[in-house]
Amino acid sequence: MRKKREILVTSALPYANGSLHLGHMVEHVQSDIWVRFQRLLGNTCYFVCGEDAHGTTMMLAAEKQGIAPEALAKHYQAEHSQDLQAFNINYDNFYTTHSPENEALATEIYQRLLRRGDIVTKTIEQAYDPVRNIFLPDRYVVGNCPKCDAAKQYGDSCEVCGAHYSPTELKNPVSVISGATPITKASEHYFFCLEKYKQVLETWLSQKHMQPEIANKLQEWFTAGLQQWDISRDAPYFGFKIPGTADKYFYVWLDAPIGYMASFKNLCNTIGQEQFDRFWAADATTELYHFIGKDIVYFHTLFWPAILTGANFRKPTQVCVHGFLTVNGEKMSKSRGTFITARQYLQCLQPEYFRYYFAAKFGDGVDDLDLNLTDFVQRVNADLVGKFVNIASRCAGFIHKNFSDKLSANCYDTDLYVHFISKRSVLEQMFNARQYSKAVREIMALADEANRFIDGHKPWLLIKDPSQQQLAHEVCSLGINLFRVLMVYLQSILPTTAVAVAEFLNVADLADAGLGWDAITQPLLGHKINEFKPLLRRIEYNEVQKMLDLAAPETELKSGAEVETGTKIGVETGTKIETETGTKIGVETGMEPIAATISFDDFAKIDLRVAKIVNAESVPEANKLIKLTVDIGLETRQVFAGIKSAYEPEDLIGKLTVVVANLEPRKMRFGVSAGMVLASGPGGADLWILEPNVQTKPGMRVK
Ligand code: 2FM
Ligand code: ZN
Repeated sequence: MRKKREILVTSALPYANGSLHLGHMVEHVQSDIWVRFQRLLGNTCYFVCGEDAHGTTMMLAAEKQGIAPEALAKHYQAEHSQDLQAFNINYDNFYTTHSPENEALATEIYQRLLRRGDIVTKTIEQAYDPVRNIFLPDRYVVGNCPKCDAAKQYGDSCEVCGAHYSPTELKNPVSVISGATPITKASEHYFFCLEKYKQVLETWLSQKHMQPEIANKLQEWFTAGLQQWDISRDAPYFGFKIPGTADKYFYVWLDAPIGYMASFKNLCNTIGQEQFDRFWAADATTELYHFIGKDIVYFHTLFWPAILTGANFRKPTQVCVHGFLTVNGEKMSKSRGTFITARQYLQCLQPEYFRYYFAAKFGDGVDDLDLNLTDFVQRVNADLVGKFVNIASRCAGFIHKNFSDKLSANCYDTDLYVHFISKRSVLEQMFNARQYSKAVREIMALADEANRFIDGHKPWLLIKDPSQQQLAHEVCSLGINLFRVLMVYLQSILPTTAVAVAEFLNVADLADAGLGWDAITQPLLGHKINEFKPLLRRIEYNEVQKMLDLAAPETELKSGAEVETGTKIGVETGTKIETETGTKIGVETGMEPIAATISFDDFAKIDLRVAKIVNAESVPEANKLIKLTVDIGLETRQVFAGIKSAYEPEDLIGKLTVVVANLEPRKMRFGVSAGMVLASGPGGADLWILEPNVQTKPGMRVK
């Protein structure tokens, strides 16, 4: 028997001033899969989150909308909660930092620190907006960099030369709020003496409570020296007043992680208040896991454990850090139309796809995670529909039509079944260690084996031969049983599918023996199942395109006559070419008479491939030619293109384009050209290479 664990899991509390986007969902999905897996193993696992409601940004955002910050926080608590539920993120409580529990806990923690002598006050000078009468956080002052003079730089660092400085050093500073020139004003601030916890933190650091790369980063911070941490902000501020002061508030980052405790405390109204100490007392034997992004490591691995220690609470068991989400290899960006909200996704696509795609990518490291939209469609369709669901759909029909929905009474190939269930322990290790991508690879390899087993026995032929009916029954029944094992393995990733499969397999619910981690050691024999209904359908490219259209910036949508969703067309007659991903690109045909027709077969011989220009050099001896090195997925080639009049070679590097990949190589004066780049236009500067949508990737066939 496995020892039962008791674990409290949290995800970072989203700010209550904006909608959740796919970057948030990556984290919630990662933690949700882990939690569901723990529950599947029979462990007790509580899962809490909530709104991060306080701070200057919150206050100003509310003001801009003409509502109270409390109302803004409530609005987003409701919206976020709905979105998370829609993605099947199974929080036991989604609470808020603006709650009585959080105020009581923050106050208590502060007083305990104060009693230990861990709080000191200092007078500091800060930028102040004399029009709005408010101290300005670093990001609310812009001006010229004191080092390199670059304009429009924030008050903390320069994006051009990388210099770090204080807002008072900026040249020509302006308040982002009012446009006024900030003045410098002194006020008293409260500081937490982090440096007193150096020893505690160093010991904690050595105990592997985080990934090694994060521990290394922490080591650097230790070496640089721990600084006292400013935990107060002056009024006006949206937050909790510091006890014993008239106009000082806790800095949002002080009470934010305390929000984890508050959310759990609130949950204890349901699960019993005695649970609070079991999970938070200094000597708690339960486990505490925080899932966070790499940008907030500092808060969770230095301040947070130090404060917990000072206030006599337990420290985290594990801080699980993940990287950022990129879309098609780049940072999500509003102007590029890749800043996709959870709602925009939900309007177009099922959450199961997203959950699977990222499960197939998640490792235990902190590398960024890319949502490559072409890969997304292909991967989900190939794995989930083509491999996994396919096993059930190709067996279920026979069981229904020929065997009254009843599985055979014996297992046709026990070795194969045992081989499938023997993977439980390795998968358990992988899921526990958050190596979901490894787990998914194992599971998909098994799906391949199941499909090969079915292919090898060809039940569709057996069924036609009366003497082989029994064999057909056993083969299909084993197929269904293998599918059941795979569903259990994928259950924490695909919870909605698991519910539908429980119905199909006629097993009462997920908690019952039918789809349990240990229950699968026994196949379902002589068991009546229900009629199979399609579980997951293929993603169409136009659904992804629809999502991108929703995410596209307003202005682009308005002027976006060339961007049309929906249809998947090869080459339209007239003036437009559409790539497989649905982006129309205008092609001026010019006024020359149309050439003699070619047959469709001739046209179909043209192999058009998306290509990435990895290098471009002008050919000095030629008037028109640029020498391109293009990556077409399987190989890299040299192609000469007559586009010098319209492009600077360096502007081409990194662009995606389309090449005729099966054009006979031609020896030119300057070298061999192996392909042709598609471009059009009247000529001169008005010449454009075909640039497919960024969601394509090198090597993709353009039809
Ligand atoms: O970075 C953020 O989005 C913060 N709102 C995360 C807070 S996590 C916790 F400490 F509350
Ligand atoms: Zn600079």
